[in-house]
Amino acid sequence: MLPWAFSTLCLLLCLLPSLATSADIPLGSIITPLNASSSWTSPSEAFSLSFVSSQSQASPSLYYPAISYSSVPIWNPPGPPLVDSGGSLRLLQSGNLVLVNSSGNTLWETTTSAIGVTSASLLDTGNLVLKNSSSTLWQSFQHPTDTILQDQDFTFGQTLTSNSYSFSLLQSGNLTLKFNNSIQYFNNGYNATYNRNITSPVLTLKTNGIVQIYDGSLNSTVVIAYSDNYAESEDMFRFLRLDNDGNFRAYSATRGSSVATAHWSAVTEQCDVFGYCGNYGVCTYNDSSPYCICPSQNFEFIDPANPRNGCKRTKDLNECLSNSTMLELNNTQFLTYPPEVSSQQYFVGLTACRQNCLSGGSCVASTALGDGSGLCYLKVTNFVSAYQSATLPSTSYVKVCPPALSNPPRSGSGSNGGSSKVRSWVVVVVVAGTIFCLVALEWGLWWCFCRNSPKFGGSSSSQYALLEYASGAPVQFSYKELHRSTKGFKERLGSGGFGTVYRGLVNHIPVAVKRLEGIEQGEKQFRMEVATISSTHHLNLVRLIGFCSEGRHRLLVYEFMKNGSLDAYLFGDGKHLPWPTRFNIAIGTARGVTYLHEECCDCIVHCDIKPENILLDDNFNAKVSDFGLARLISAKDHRNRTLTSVRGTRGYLAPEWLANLPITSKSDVYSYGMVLLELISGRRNFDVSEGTSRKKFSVWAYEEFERGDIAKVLDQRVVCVDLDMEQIERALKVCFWCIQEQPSMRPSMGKVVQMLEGIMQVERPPPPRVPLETSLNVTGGDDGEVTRSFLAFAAPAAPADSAVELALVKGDEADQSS
Ligand SMILES: *[C@@H]1O[C@H](CO)[C@@H](O)[C@H](O)[C@H]1NC(C)=O
Ligand SMILES: *[C@@H]1O[C@H](CO)[C@@H](O)[C@H](O)[C@H]1NC(C)=O
Ligand SMILES: *[C@@H]1O[C@H](CO)[C@@H](O)[C@H](O)[C@H]1NC(C)=O
Ligand SMILES: *[C@@H]1O[C@H](CO)[C@@H](O)[C@H](O)[C@H]1NC(C)=O
Ligand SMILES: *[C@@H]1O[C@H](CO)[C@@H](O)[C@H](O)[C@H]1NC(C)=O
Ligand SMILES: *[C@@H]1O[C@H](CO)[C@@H](O)[C@H](O)[C@H]1NC(C)=O
Ligand SMILES: *[C@@H]1O[C@H](CO)[C@@H](O)[C@H](O)[C@H]1NC(C)=O
Ligand SMILES: *[C@@H]1O[C@H](CO)[C@@H](O)[C@H](O)[C@H]1NC(C)=O
Ligand SMILES: *[C@@H]1O[C@H](CO)[C@@H](O)[C@H](O)[C@H]1NC(C)=O
Ligand SMILES: *[C@@H]1O[C@H](CO)[C@@H](O)[C@H](O)[C@H]1NC(C)=O
Ligand SMILES: *[C@@H]1O[C@H](CO)[C@@H](O)[C@H](O)[C@H]1NC(C)=O
Ligand SMILES: CC(=O)N[C@H]1CO[C@H](CO)[C@@H](O)[C@@H]1O
Repeated sequence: MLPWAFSTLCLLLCLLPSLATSADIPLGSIITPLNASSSWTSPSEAFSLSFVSSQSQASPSLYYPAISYSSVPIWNPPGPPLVDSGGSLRLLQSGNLVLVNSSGNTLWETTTSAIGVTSASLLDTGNLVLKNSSSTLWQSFQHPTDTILQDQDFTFGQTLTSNSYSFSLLQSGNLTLKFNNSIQYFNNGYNATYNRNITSPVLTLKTNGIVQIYDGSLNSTVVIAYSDNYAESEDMFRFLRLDNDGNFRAYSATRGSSVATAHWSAVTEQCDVFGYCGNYGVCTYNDSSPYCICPSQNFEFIDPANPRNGCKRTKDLNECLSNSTMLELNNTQFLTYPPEVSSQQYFVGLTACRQNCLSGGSCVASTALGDGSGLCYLKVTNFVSAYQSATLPSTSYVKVCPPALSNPPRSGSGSNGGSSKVRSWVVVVVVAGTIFCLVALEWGLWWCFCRNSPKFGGSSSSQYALLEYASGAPVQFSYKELHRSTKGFKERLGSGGFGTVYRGLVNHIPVAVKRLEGIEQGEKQFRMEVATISSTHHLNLVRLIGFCSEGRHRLLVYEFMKNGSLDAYLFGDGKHLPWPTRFNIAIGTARGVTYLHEECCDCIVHCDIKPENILLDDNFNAKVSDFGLARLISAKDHRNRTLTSVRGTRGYLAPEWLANLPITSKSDVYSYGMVLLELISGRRNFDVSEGTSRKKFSVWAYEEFERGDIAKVLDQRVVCVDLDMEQIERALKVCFWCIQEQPSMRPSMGKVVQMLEGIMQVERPPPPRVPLETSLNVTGGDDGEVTRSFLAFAAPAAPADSAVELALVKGDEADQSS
């Protein structure tokens, strides 16, 4: 008896400290930087408050107190105030929570003495509260730093800060971002909010990843953004953060993981963030990651180790030996945001824009927009921030001491200007020489052999179109011909990720002419891709008839499909398809993709399988279109990475896109699986509704399938008496195999065909989703064919979401595309 009681007592005593840390924090508690055992944790131990080391190199042994979610800091006192190892955070007997440094000075306090605080507590939501026995008297959620946690209310009047940036809500419900508390580089109202007067909007990130605004005067919440992985898994921790690069993003981390990835950013163009590259810094893109340069060699980095700190003139303006001059910067814009806009804006042309700044004593730089507005901005502030991109029409000028030097070489911020200049001259000469030789040679050959052959007579090619079409080789059309055959691109059939499609008539045969957009490739590579595409002949692939490559124009001419694309039948109000037709389309699509992956000479990964890209011929046979195009689009087309294009393909992208892993043919299998699910259900796989318990349709469908409730997943419109339920179940199983998160778990396209046909047994599929960390350890490409560099090519075809962008930023090696 006694030993038993003794051991129980001992056990209790041992447990006591841990009980003490996870329950209320009593008055008098102290935590210090170097005492590893002193931290305050939430009951589930997900959150803890302790000292963390400041990351600055200048002062490595300084600390500040912070609340962290498995080592991701989510809150700290504003500043944060730094203390050395002698500092401490104390919950005083008075109820005040104070941070004192080693000389006993108070650096920060909650000012809660004498209001009756009896204890503190770190809750499982991540909120630190000071309370009396009945109510909360102070909470960290009301004093946010740079982070808003899931389900935390961020109200009108609160502010997030990070570096020189701040984020707040306007009373109208607009989200705003400011630099130095003054320059407002982002101000966006979301749908129903900004044209209404609302009283006190509240911004919240729901646990399902949807960012929304609520206000008492609104009847319902207003959705601001969907994280691209919204409604995917319950087991995720999400937060919004104002990052130190001035962007506001939604993050998620798998529970227990210390890695958070961004799934939405407010500012789609990082270079639009004012001051991202510091004073006089120029923000530009290297494939898809933003980086900072100086305007020219008249400038140098303030801190070469950190280009984001900005640039300074190598020679100060008032030390110029002669009068200063204006350095010209093509395709460059000095960012101009409110409140700066109104005061220094003029309607003048280029020359006057330059001259006015040169003669204006206080003007340091000017920008002529060149977008047709005729506007010129003069910069009289002491801080200017620039954005440079080949697609910007603006020309800018900045005042420097003469002589105005040229831009530094793009590749290096280094100083070996002379030798690299020589090198680039050599390259130019060699390239020009080679091109000249090739042109001469080609011309010579043409002169010798083809001069008399009608096949090459430029203007009459359409006469031969059908001849060549029959022989299988793609026909080259002139732009003029296609312009004429489409009646000036009048009748639009649709538009996709790669361009707009028009109806045309070549020799009385209807064709679909696709005008490609965002192609930055050379003629030669384009022709090579066209040759690859046209070498694929399959009943279930749309046939390429010809192409046009003239100057900037790149067009593809396809056979015309009378019945349009699949999406109209699945999600539109029009005619719906009976089950046997749908099954036929599923098999046809699978066969077409199998051919791309396995049977034609070059393995082609489609990268954009979705109902919009599955066309239907007169007999409702599936014809896959848009294959082989992903590689044509260069990653440089940033401006078009908008949220709307996220909506376009969201849902069909395999998880490895977002995780910076190799894109293989298995990524197509994933997209195919989603299309198959939509064929069965007639619903978009990413729909969220009350009917699906606010889960993504694909997630919900698996749960119903597991419960044996297949009829619930099935499109109600196809229900009829002699429905082949066995076939439907088989198709559904195949679909869940295809959308497995781990690429190696997905079957190959060839197997998919066999399973659908019933030649191969289909096992019961496991849940498609497994926790990310364990699931995404892919080693190299399953199929070896396609490597990371492919991602760089294909990225713009993917949604313009931040996760892809982030992935590209991480993979520096991913830029061999050019
Ligand atoms: C470290 O913290 C624990 C718990 O707060 C406390 O019991 C202990 O005395 C501290 N040790 C030192 C050296 O301050
Ligand atoms: C403590 O803070 C005070 C006031 O900010 C400051 O003057 C003092 O130098 C600090 N002491 C140490 C050791 O940092
Ligand atoms: C706790 O604080 C609230 C607000 O100050 C006060 O109304 C309430 O009476 C306090 N409760 C106790 C038990 O002191
Ligand atoms: C920030 O604003 C203050 C005044 O509001 C101004 O004095 C300071 O120069 C500004 N700093 C920058 C970098 O613009
Ligand atoms: C809110 O944002 C919209 C653009 O989305 C803008 O037109 C409107 O002026 C903004 N409202 C305020 C009060 O700034
Ligand atoms: C925006 O508002 C319009 C009409 O008010 C509505 O039809 C549309 O669905 C809304 N869009 C979003 C994304 O909420
Ligand atoms: C919002 O309120 C202001 C003043 O309170 C008023 O002038 C304005 O017309 C209101 N706007 C709307 C859309 O109701
Ligand atoms: C809210 O709903 C009521 C009644 O349904 C309607 O009269 C009112 O206009 C709605 N308010 C807004 C802001 O939509
Ligand atoms: C410098 O500017 C002044 C006045 O703007 C002008 O009188 C003078 O000739 C200029 N000097 C040179 C060397 O251009
Ligand atoms: C800017 O473009 C113009 C016209 O294309 C050209 O003449 C000029 O040399 C360019 N300037 C620089 C600095 O590249
Ligand atoms: C995945 O990779 C991480 C780190 O690279 C490793 O710690 C983990 O054990 C791996 N998981 C599996 C299932 O291989
Ligand atoms: C900068 C840029 O390339 N913008 C293009 C984005 O896409 C639209 C059409 O989809 C074009 O009209 C823009 O020129």
